[in-house]
Amino acid sequence: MLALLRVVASAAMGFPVMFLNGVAHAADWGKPVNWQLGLQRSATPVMDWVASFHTHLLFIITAITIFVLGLLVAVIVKFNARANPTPSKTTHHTLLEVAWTVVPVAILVVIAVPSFRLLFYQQDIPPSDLTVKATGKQWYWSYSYPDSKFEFDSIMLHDAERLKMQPPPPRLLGVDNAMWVPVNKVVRVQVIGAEVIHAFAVPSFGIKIDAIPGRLNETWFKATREGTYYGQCSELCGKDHAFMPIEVRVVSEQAFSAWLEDAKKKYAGGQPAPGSNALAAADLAEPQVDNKR
Ligand SMILES: [Cu+2]
Repeated sequence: MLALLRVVASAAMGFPVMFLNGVAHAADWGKPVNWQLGLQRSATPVMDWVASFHTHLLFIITAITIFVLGLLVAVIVKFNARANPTPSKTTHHTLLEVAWTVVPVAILVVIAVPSFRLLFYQQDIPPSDLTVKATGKQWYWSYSYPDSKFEFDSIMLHDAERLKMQPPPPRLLGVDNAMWVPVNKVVRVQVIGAEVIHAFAVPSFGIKIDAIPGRLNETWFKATREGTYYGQCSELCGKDHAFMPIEVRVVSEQAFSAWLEDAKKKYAGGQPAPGSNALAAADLAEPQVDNKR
């Protein structure tokens, strides 16, 4: 009962935020928040469009649902055995049959046109300023910056490491080495799987693309706001599927150049094979004391 009340209360508070894109705390960006309704806050033009298309569809399905509910109520009230003891035997009302075929088709066209425009916008990669290759592995991501010729592994932080940090990164989302990108630049993301299919997804950027062994997939994003954005592998890829998060730091161009110089030295020659991934999973298998975080 308490849970139900909480859902109702959060819905009452959440709806104005959802529709007005209201003021949210800076910490609410780039990750899920408690009692969240709707999508994560957008940080790219693609996600802006995805969110507005989602709202557009919400209005359409709400109207359809109310209309169908109205028809059902009318049938229940007007045509029950008591109110209407001798039912009409009418069949084949031509106008009605044409209407209930044409109107849904028109609604689908109204949905399809913006849907295809958005799809083309997502798929058509604009000239990029930076390329990052994300390789899905069992069970972590590796990022390579082909223009700068370095590669590194990005492993989820387990609780002992995470709670030492200030502020602690969100549970199951923070990693040791994040992927860094400059703000307001088009980033081409190449995605591939090393051994099984994974999927690279960052909700705030509106990207989700399969990482398939032997096939290089591509997507893009242009983050328009600095901050830390989290995502997760979105393909069931094995026992630690839930423990291979994605962390993207969007920073100013100067901060990115400084990071790039450091990274070239730090990751020169590649990293040793990770050993802490199994540790992270073992850590999670234990009962969690801080799972409210
Ligand atoms: Cu995966």
